[in-house]
Amino acid sequence: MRLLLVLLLLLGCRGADLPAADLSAERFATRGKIMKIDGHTLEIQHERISKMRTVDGTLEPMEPMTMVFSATSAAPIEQIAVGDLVKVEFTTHYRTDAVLRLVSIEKLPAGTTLELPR
Ligand SMILES: [Cu+2]
Repeated sequence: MRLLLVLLLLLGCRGADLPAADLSAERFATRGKIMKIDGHTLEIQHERISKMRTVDGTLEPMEPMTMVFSATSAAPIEQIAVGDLVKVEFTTHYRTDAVLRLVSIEKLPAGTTLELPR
């Protein structure tokens, strides 16, 4: 019984449990490098994003930086490791605990050159 509880807790922390219902929502794309993985959240150093919806509702570019993204069932991260180069699509959910939700994540070949600040 206790083992089952522990298993459930572990599964809960794996976090591909955010709804993927946002698949029809406005999505944005970037590429970047995985800097840190903590449960279902990832820190990704991302390239410039040409246009992204801001908290004010406007569309604006975003310069390269490191941001926190949340995995969802649409973009599981079991195969993703720190140091991987990835191409991602995400949706924005301001005023929630998971503002930037991945709707796709795809590994790029190891030698891919990204436009990131040194
Ligand atoms: Cu950013």
